[in-house]
This record gives sequence, structure tokens and C-alpha cells, in this order.
Amino acid sequence: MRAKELIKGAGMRFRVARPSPAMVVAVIALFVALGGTSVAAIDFARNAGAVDGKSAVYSGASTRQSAGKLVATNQRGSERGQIPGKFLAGVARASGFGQAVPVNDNAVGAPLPISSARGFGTLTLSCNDDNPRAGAENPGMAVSFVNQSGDAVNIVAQTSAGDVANGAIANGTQTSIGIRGTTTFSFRVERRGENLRVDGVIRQDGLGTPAANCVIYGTSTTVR
Ligand SMILES: [Ca+2]
Ligand SMILES: [Ca+2]
Repeated sequence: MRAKELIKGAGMRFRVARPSPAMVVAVIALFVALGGTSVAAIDFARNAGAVDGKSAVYSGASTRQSAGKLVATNQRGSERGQIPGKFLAGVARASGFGQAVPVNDNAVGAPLPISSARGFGTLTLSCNDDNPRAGAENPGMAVSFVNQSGDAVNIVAQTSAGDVANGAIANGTQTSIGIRGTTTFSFRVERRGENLRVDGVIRQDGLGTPAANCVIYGTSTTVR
């Protein structure tokens, strides 16, 4: 561009054209569109994390807090990534247990917690030596259900040999099965219409040696 034209251009006056009707309509349309966007943004913020318009609660929420909402899975722990059972109605909850407890020669073992069921109590195992000879161990076991429900419970304890106990026990008391040998056992516990079933096996390993074990394994199922 030459210098003469630049000077000429600097002296030019600009006129602002009156907007055409079409331009007015276009600008109004743009503002309406922007308004819609901001309304949508507020709506999105309100429903962030919602699915199909329903908001979610974390896995530790109570069933009262979760009513009508979605539930998140557990973030950590042994049930990580899974939905807590308290949010599932009419579904049996099962857990497994299994331990090999070393026998102490010529000693009576203290009760060890093996499995616990929320709202019912704890299954314990005492592992004893029934062989009085030093250096030789015969595993003898007492399996007990300790009632920690806060109420009396109805309970039946059984081994493969038959009924061992059948009745009601008070809170803080227990029903025990003394077992020698290898057998299966079960506890059926009821409290206010909720039920616990424990099915287990006990086995003597290393009989007559100084390295004998009381082996116990099984499942615990609650139906609420
Ligand atoms: Ca012994
Ligand atoms: Ca031993």
C-alpha cells in the first residue's frame, strides 16, 4: 500500500450502518440461545452425578438417607466395588470362614472368634488337647455360638450325630457343642423373625503328633 493511500485512509470518516431487521432478529436469537445454555448449566450443577434424574448416596448412608436414591458401591474394604447388603431386601447374606488352629500340648485353648454375624453374635472355637501324654496331641473342640444380639434368641445346635441343644438362650450367654473327631455341625438362630444359619466342618489334623491342628471351616448366612 502506498503512502498517499494511507494518508487518504486516515482522513476517511466511518459511518455506522443501521442494523438491518435480519441482524436484529439474529442477535435476539443469539441471546435466547445463550440464556438457554446458562439455564441448562444451572440444571446440570443441580443434577451433577444424577442418573435418570435420581441423585446418589454413598455406601455408608443409612437406608433412611438412601430412600428413593441411587446407592454407590463400597470404596474400600473387603467388599470394595460391591453394593452393601443392607440395601438389598429379602436377600440372604453369606460369608465364609476357615481356620487351622494349632493344638497346645496338654492344654485347654481359649475361645477364638471364628465368625460373627451382625445383630446375632459370634461363633467361637476352643481347641484343646485330649491326649494326656506329653508330645502327643488329640484335637478336641468346643464350638460355641455367643448371643450378642441384645435379646433372647431361639437356637438349635446340631452335629451330624443329631440335636445337641434346642431352646432359647438369653443375651450374653452361649450354646456350645463339644466335638471329638471329624464331623459337620450347624447352628440355627432366630431373633424377631430374622434368621442366622451356620454350617461348618471340624476336622482333626496331625492326630497323635506334637503338631496337631483343630481345623474349622464353613459358611454363615443371614436372612433378614
Ligand atoms: Ca498331650
Ligand atoms: Ca502343638
